[in-house]
Amino acid sequence: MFLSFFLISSFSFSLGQASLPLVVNTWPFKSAATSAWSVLRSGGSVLDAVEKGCARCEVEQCDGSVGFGGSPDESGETTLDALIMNGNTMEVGAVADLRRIKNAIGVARAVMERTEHTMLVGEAASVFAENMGFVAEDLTTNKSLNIFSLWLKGNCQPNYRKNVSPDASKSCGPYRPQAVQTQTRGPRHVGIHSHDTIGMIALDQNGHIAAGTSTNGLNHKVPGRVGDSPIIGAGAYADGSVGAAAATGDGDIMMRFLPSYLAVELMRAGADPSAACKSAISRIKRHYSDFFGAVICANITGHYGKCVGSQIQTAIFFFFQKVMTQIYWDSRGKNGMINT
Ligand code: SD4
Repeated sequence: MFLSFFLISSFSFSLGQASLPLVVNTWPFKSAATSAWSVLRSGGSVLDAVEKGCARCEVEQCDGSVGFGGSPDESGETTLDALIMNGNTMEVGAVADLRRIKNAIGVARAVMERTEHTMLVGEAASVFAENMGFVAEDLTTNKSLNIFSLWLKGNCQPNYRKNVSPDASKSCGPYRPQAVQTQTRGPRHVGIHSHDTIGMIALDQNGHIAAGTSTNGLNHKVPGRVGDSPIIGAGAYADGSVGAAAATGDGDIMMRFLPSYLAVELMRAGADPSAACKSAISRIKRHYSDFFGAVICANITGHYGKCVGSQIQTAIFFFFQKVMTQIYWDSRGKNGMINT
């Protein structure tokens, strides 16, 4: 059975049904989940499932937040972050600020399997990818160019600058440091419509577990910015003796708390997946009550859970029915919708 979660609410849910194999991913990216599921059903590995599932979203540009042509940075470029982790060997490959290569999760896997390193970043990561046979292409599309030019016309609003001159809340850069720092926290611009990273967990019948993420980050990010998604323990984490977790949301805040690692550790200590997800989100909300983000969790017995922290209270009810709905494929291949 696989489950694809709709993650927009500030609720956590009771323990999911146990069933193996299992694929869980953030957001209603059905074809990503289907791709991962087909890998497992045909006897493929959990790593292949996570890679193929996330890669599907990279090709489909899921919600414009995964893959090429989305989230142009301040200079209009799309850059990608991705991570893949084998929970049974504790091997990890990650790539951040990747340029010109569409298949970020594939490059992350190449880092894991073709080097002794764990993470490569920026231009050098792109060169590595090209050397490994990945095709170099422009990640810009008409859509991302349009997002970028509208943003420029709108005086570069919103942006992620603070304590700079000219005043970033009114003007474009170039920015210089302001003599006196007046802003401790700038306004956050991350909400329901500005992020949909895919985070995926795959678990097979033999107790193998893997997790991964792929994203193009945040619209109008400062060039060079890396989010939570490629950071081990933040974007995703897997441990074959416990389970796995993956996150989506305001990565600049979330990565300060390693929510995926925390959730796995809480499951190790006996928490069920829903409770583990909820505690990982609560830890963040204690410091940043208005942050937007979510964590999915699964343990090695096939139980799963999720929790979403949201500042957009009105949206909770608007999306409530969707949140409660899961798409399922049972062992006979029958699919449909169930309400939890
Ligand atoms: C990030 N967590 O880069 C990601 C944002 C996201 O689709 O969810 N993007 O902060």
